[in-house]
Amino acid sequence: MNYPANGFVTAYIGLGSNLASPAEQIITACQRISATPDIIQLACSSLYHSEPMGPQNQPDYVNAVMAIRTTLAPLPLLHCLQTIEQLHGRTRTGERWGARTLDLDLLIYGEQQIDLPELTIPHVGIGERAFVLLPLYEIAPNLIVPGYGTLTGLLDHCPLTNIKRLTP
Ligand code: A4P
Ligand code: MG
Repeated sequence: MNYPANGFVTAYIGLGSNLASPAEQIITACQRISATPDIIQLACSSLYHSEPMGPQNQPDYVNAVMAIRTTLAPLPLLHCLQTIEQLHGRTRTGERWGARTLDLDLLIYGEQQIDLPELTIPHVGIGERAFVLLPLYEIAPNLIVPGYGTLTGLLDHCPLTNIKRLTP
């Protein structure tokens, strides 16, 4: 794994929530991420509403994507995001893809591809999730997803039904 020596790396974070006022959870989480030392916010997408992927007996989701510049290495950045999830009362029930107050996924970290037990970059499933690809496209339309190709190419093959942009 390469670490940013002196420079900043551009990374993308996926935010999702379907419990306890999801839109507010996402907005507050964006503010918390931006206020984190060693992180500079570049952009934050609109909020998007979508039906749950996975178990259907849970509320609909609100999602967004943030672009940041950071001097944090990938694992410390993941741990920062997990700390913020805890501040939002995230509890892990053990159910895969179950309801959550806040989920922060590290989607992309520079041009790196990482495969560790604790961290896979780009995030697994990035290519099949409209609730990730559409907000990403809004803030970084020319993005190349390492190992996957162009964002527009991924969007061409992803069903975009059941997702709605909420805010400009
Ligand atoms: N982990 C590995 N790589 C990463 C990464 N790039 N970013 C590990 C973040 N975490 C990563 O995550 C489980 C473990 O993944 C962590 O311990 C971390 O070390 P988790 O947040 O505890 O559990 P999870 O989120 O339930 O699991 P998973 O598989 O990450 O689920 P996803 O992929 O996040 O999907 N439907 C809609 N419409 N919108 C959603 O946002 N989200 C999910 C969860 C399901 N359905 C959804 C949505
Ligand atoms: Mg997750």
